[in-house]
Amino acid sequence: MSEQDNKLNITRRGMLGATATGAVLAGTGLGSTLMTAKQASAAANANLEPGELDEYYGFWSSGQTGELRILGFPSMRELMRVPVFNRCSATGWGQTNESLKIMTDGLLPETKEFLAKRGMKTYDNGDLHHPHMSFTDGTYDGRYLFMNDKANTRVARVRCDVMKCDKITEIPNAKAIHGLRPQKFPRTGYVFANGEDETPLVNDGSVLDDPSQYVNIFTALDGDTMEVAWQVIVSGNLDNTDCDYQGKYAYSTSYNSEMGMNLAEMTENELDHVVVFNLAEIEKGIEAGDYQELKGVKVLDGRKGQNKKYTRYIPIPNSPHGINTAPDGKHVCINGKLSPTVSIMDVTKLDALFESDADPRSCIVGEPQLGLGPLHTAYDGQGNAFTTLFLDSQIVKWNMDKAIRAYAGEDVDPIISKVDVHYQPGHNSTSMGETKDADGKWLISMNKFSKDRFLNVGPLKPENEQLIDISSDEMKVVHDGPTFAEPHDSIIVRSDIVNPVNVWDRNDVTWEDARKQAEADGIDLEEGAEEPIRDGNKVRVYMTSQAPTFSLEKFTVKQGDEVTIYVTNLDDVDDVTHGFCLGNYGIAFEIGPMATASITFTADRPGVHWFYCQWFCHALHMEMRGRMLVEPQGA
Ligand code: K7E
Ligand code: CUA
Repeated sequence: MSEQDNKLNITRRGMLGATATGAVLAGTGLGSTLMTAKQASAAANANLEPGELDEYYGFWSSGQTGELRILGFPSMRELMRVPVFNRCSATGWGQTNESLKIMTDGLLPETKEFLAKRGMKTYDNGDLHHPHMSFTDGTYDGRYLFMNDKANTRVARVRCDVMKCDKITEIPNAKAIHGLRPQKFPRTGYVFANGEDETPLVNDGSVLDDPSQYVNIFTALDGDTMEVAWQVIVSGNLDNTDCDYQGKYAYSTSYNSEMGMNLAEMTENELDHVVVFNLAEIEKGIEAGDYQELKGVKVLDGRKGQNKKYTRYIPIPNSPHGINTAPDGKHVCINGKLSPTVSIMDVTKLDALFESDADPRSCIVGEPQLGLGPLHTAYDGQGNAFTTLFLDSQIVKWNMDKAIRAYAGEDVDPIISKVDVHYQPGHNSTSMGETKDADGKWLISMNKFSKDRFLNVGPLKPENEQLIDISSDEMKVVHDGPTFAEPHDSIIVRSDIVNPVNVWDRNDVTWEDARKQAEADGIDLEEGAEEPIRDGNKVRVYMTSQAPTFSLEKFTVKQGDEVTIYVTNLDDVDDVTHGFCLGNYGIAFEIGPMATASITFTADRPGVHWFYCQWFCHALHMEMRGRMLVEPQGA
């Protein structure tokens, strides 16, 4: 669609939508008092006509479900689920050789050993809070999405060209990766990841119940290789993290500066802190050899009181949680959680902290009282900020410049308006809001509780994600979106930035191992083989799929054989995905157009076993099946 078509389309949609909404509201006699015309047209745009495409992609985490979700935004239609730390019955994620390689390659040797004893190859669960896209020059570049696993201390990457996870790295030395952000400038670059839980640095049992010897770890990964670049030991539990638009600093909120082990101890202090990481000094420290090597990673000491140039600790009230850099490239909001305040940090004042040992609080230029339980802040790119108030169940819109002037003594109220949300918001996100291209159109409030907002589905309720029109000072909730457990965070990305392919490239690295094995066997993956290749008790079956048939209608193996089945989908056609499901063997996976996927298992059940295509692909999809004949042992 050309830009002009796009504009025409939006205008037409807006006008039609506004008329329709107006008509409905006119019937209630409330039309003019409930909505301004502008709001009505924005609301109408959120409800797309059938076949219309969204203006934005939404990338959603899923908390303890462990997957990434893709939404169309602002329609809030769920478009796709991308398995990452979880298992997936539909795609075979966690089952295919290709996905298992991604899920296991980046595990620490000790973890592989620990899991093997439990008969596992990788963890079954994850807790994915924070999905963020790679940046170039301060804005999204459409290359990758990065995300954390708090449950099992991992960081994963999803390729935006195919929307599949391609790397998972377990972070050594740290525990419970929570806050995560990619470097904004000049590019990603680093991916910063917070270790939330404190443990002994060498956690081998030699130190147990002696919290004075526990530490926390901040990690920088290389976003291109997904290898750990360096780590810094810090004081206090790291919560969320962000970085500047200059490429000089990263910073993390830290609660529990007390290093307490229970709730009373953890919340004793009125002030906790933000830890600022000086990237250039850390790189210099590594060059100078000022580190210890632990589990193959260079670990620097940035603890409080070390007086080194790597870190500075800025006192912040009280157990701060979210930390968000504003699109102005200068200000950073630190959300007080237990304090009703948000602290505004000026990144241009950070140099002085490191150069002249200035008072750490000298970089705080505003601290407005906004309401109870501020957790996260988003931006409209016009100098305004939107903060979730967990305890008040509200979003507050406020002006940063006014807050800074009030802090300097001027009599101005920074609060512009508040809107009730339902209920208890955690994160919020604005369209393009964590980039320098924040556009101020939409805000999503990600509410932890839905209570009475939807039909009752039993004691476990969905969450409620509310779409809010922020195009005027008065915020307007225009849509309720129920979601399953438990998205924390989301990003909203202009659709022109994201350009996935429709069909896989046959040279994709994903099935490199399959390609090598086929070559060794003298087989073309794109041709398949008429008979299984036998190599002792290892049997390799090569087949292709083309709607509505597999190239093999049957193959024979022996009971006890280790069988690998390779399926290459030759349908070079948009949206023709096949599946391979082997009945009563617990085997099923997806093969996208022009992709290869494979699985290895022991054929320990003799007899006739049907396999079938499990993705509806053709009028004769039901007929797309075949038999695996397993000769009994000794036959
Ligand atoms: Cu506030 Cu894990 Cu981002 Cu949840 S964190 S809300
Ligand atoms: Cu192939 Cu259904």
